[in-house]
Amino acid sequence: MKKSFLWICLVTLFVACTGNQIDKSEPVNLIFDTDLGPDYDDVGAMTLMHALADSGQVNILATLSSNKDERVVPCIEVLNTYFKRPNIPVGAPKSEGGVSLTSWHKVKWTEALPANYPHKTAKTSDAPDAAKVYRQVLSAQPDNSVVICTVGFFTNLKDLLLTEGDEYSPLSGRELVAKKVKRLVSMAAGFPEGREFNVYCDTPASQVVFEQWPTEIVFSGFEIGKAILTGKKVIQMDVEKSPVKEAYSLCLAEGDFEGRMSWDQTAVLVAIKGYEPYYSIERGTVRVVNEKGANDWTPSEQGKHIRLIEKVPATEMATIIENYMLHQPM
Ligand SMILES: [Ca+2]
Repeated sequence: MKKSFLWICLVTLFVACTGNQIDKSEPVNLIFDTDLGPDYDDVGAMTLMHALADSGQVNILATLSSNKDERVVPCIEVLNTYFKRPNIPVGAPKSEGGVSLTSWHKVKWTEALPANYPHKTAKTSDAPDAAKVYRQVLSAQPDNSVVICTVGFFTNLKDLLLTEGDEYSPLSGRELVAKKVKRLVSMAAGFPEGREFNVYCDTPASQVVFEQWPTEIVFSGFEIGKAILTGKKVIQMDVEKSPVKEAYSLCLAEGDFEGRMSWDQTAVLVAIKGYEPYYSIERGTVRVVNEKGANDWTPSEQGKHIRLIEKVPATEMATIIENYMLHQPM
């Protein structure tokens, strides 16, 4: 009798522990914000995100463009549709300023993808205002539950912060973010100092977000993704028709023979799985120091910003990331 009581206690304890584990592995509610086009690591980042969605680790709430180039939203939809999620909300910037930047590759892969794969929106400017999409999506989510991952410019996040109450929420943008967002994870800036593309393409927006964003921001700096080369296995995948393989094949052939740097994938990985398995961190404050978008870094225990520091060697990170990039639609 005593033995069976002990057994029941052990089983109860096991179920309780398992229950906790299930709670811990609840999917992350994610909004993804990208400049997809000037570079193609965004394609790898979106593939990684969909792979983790297929294994139940992330719930993709919206995929937004921070870039006004007309091909970006069609390309985002090509990837969402390819991975069987054609109805994820999209949006693009409508404010003054911001930038429109297309691929710097000779082969215009951002034209090839919409030409060859299904999508709904013909051009980026047809998509709704990203700041409005943020407000609609955020207001419908539980408090302190949303992770935002940005791998492009800070245009939309600046626009969101500056919004006022509307049909979705009486709160200002800043108040809405403070209430609903758990953290922002961003591929941006250089550490301990730098002048990085995602910051300087819209310097005024970066400045507003770095100074006014009310939650923690985790930065995957330029130096983190620079050392991680991926894509060689992607172009060898034995698949008939894949926009991921097509983008990487077109671009790697132009000179990235050892693979492409994987800046954006690191931010998505950390946004969904946390930094602990992969990176050490340092707390502090990132500051835009001039109008050309240079940044510095001041370490401090009280800082709202966190920077990633390499822990797992870059070659191992490349293997981890590229395995996700080989994921096929389910
Ligand atoms: Ca990017």
